[in-house]
Amino acid sequence: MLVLSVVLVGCTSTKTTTSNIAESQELPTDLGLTSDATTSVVLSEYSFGPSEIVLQAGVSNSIELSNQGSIPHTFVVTDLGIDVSLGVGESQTITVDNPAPGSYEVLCTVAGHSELGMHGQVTVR
Ligand SMILES: [Cu+2]
Repeated sequence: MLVLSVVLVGCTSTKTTTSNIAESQELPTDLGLTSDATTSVVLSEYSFGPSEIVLQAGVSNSIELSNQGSIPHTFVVTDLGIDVSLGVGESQTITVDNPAPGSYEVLCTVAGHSELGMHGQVTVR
């Protein structure tokens, strides 16, 4: 007669997995914010369209950036912590949550572009 013995090994593994939460910059879009605003900005040689961008204070603002030029450009608003680089034909939507009211300078940081006119103003009101 065969005796089958089944050995149950207690599951004592307490290995924990750590997820990469250190540099997560993507916020859930469904936070139940009461309202938001979307603005589209086109990058080209050598301007932003529009060059005067208006955002709303106290809400989540989405900015749809699209590089429709024939060379790479950037969309940089230092005081709002925005620094986006776009290759030719690329587009990206960024979110600006609850910006403080005021005027901010936006510019393309590719050498020479700002001097050629690729700058503008972000107004938060
Ligand atoms: Cu540029």
